[in-house]
Amino acid sequence: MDVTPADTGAGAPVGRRVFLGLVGFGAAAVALGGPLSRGLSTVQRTLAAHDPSGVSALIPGGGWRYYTVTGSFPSMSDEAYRLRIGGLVGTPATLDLPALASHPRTELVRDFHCVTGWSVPKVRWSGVRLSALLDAAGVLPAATAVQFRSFDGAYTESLTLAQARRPDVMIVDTLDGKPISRAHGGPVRLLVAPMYGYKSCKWLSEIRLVPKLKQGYWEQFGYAQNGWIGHSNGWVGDSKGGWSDAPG
Ligand SMILES: Nc1nc2c(c(=O)[nH]1)N[C@H]1C(S)=C(S)[C@@H](COP(=O)(O)O)O[C@H]1N2
Ligand SMILES: [Mo]
Repeated sequence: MDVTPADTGAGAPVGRRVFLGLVGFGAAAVALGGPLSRGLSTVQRTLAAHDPSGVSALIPGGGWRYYTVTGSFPSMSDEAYRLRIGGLVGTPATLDLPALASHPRTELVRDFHCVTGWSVPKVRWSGVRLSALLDAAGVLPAATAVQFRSFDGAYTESLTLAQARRPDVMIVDTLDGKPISRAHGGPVRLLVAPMYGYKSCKWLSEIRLVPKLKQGYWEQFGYAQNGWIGHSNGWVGDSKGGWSDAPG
């Protein structure tokens, strides 16, 4: 994309070229998946983060980008869906959707932020608190962290046990009053509401209690283990030198 710095000046008109570029940015992000933005110029990231044109509202999906790191969106019927809880627990379990729904339900409304700069305001999620599932499984004393696995076969995430027990960390099956769509990681995904979107593993298939924290998918490429929104730019950096703009 060819965008000059002048295009980003405060109050500068945003031309058609920039509009098309932004739409292109969204498409590229979907194709690449994840919080990748190292290939983008600072100007592109600034545009995406501050959206001076308001065009993100015009991108289909109400501001959402649909991400996958595998090149395709996996599919699983509600009937076939299972969530395993294992590793260092007293009572390993395999939950189908009705078993999951039998836990006390809770709702949470939060802005969703991807570390690349796009956000979706006031997303309404519902599901069960991860802490409720951990209590039911009986976490053994040797566990210090939780690993999450996706049935896409590639994505993983992790949290410390203390992070995992927060009330704003949930296993969700409902988004804005509807079952979570396939593109959004349905039937069930993780929601780590206080952290950037990459922590919220889509197509969740397994919760494993582990003795030691394991890096998740994007963490292997330099993203922060602690992706707190507003306190971290989500980027730890690597030897090649990553970006350090704070998008939020
Ligand atoms: N399995 C899986 N989970 C994932 C991702 C992914 O590519 N695969 N992308 C992450 C990133 S970077 C973000 S911002 C959110 C995006 O959620 P959405 O695709 O529902 O918009 O999902 C996160 N969870
Ligand atoms: Mo992201």
